Amino acid sequence: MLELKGKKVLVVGLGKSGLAAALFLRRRGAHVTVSDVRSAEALAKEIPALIEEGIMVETGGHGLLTFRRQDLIVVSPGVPLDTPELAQVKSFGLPVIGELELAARFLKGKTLAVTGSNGKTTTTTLLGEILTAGGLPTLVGGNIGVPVVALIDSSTDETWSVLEVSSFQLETTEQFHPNIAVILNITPDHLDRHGSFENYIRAKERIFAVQTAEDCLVLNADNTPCEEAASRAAARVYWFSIEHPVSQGAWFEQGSLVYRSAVDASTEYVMPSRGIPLKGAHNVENVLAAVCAARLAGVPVEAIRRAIENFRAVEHRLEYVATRNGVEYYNDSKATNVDATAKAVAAFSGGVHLILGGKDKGSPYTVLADLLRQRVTAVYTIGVAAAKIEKDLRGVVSIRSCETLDKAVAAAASAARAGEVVVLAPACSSYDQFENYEQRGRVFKELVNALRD
Ligand code: UMA
Repeated sequence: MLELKGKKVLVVGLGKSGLAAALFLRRRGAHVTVSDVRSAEALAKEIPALIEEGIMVETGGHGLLTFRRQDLIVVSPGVPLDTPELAQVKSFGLPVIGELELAARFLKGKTLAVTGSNGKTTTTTLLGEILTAGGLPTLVGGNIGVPVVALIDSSTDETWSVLEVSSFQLETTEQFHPNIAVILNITPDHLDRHGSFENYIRAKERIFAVQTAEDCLVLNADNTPCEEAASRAAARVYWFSIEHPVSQGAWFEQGSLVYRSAVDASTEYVMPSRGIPLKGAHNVENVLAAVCAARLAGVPVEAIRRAIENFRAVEHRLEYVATRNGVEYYNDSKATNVDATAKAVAAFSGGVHLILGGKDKGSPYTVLADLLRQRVTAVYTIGVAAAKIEKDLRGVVSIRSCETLDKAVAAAASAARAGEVVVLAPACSSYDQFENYEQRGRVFKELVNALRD
């Protein structure tokens, strides 16, 4: 276990992860400093609790001297590793780990980790509910919004920690070792941070880097980067597919979800796909991945079925909001990349009024063209990515420049006819106009709920 007592530790970034990590490190006897680029005024809420605990705080930028004076640096997931101060101390050999790696060194019990470009939160939440239904003591955290460090005190040798892990968190892992790892899919995302799709894939694959033949890796048989990852894994590989049977794992066949534990084992019937209370083929994939991981964790089929049937869409993930004048409104604010938007659109047979835009993340929107032609009536653009979206999709579909979400909702509401749908699935992050995707989703819901019927 990592010795922290008396060690000088710097925490970079004072968001949710940094705050939880700093307090944890201090309680374990480390001399802790926190550094954040935000001003002292912007951090006025967080600072007093830290000072009270004897934690030093650097605000308004990162000082190279502060970084050089440490024994260990714990970096928040949102802080890029090529931040000059970090890059420099790393080149001196100073250990730099992320909050996930720090937590992994102390977390007791077993770990089930879920990554993927899309579907992580839904699958992680569902797995938390399935394991609980199966009678396993379960903790849920990670990228889902609860720092993993915050789970340590509740973990015991018997608990299962179900963790949503992002490429940002995986980039700084060394010993993180899930008993069961799941990669739902890998499609281009966060290219602005990782520099290339190749680097992004390498970060995702760190989820199984330390696994051994005692561990399990669940992969999407319908996704090429996942198929390619299998050859690099030491763990036992299980598959899920909505397209065809797999040698071992879960698949969709003639309207049913089925599971097979090993190549020569018989097939178990799990449930009909119409029992899944979520929209879209992508959610059948998420459920299949959860079925497979839960069976591997030892949960009986009956408990899995019950938890799936009782599950409700997670907020901001193709969440039904309301019906106004016969038009249904869906909030998929978490669709922050092009692939997620494609999945949201594909969940509807047609008549979609689609709100797109926000902060661009470096992927082209042209890949949406065919799907938009088939199912989308009009696109309403918002945010700084609008110009690029309009250029990429010119001539494909009718496009209205709306700049802001309120104007987009008003324009879509007046254009949509009964039986059609309005979907916020923006393919971009929210940081140009909102605090985060949650706030964007909440604003959308308020705007929709304020529409007259
Ligand atoms: N900061 C610096 N220096 C920098 C950059 C940022 O000091 O160079 C500071 C910011 O001023 C801010 C802090 O770092 O004060 C923010 O840190 P953070 O971005 O790591 O945010 P947290 O609040 O710690 O939230 C993080 C995850 N955020 C990101 O990965 C961007 C949350 O995932 C996660 O829920 C939380 O830890 C708990 O684990 C959010 C996310 O958007 C939902 N994730 C991405 C995604 O899902 O696509 C990966």
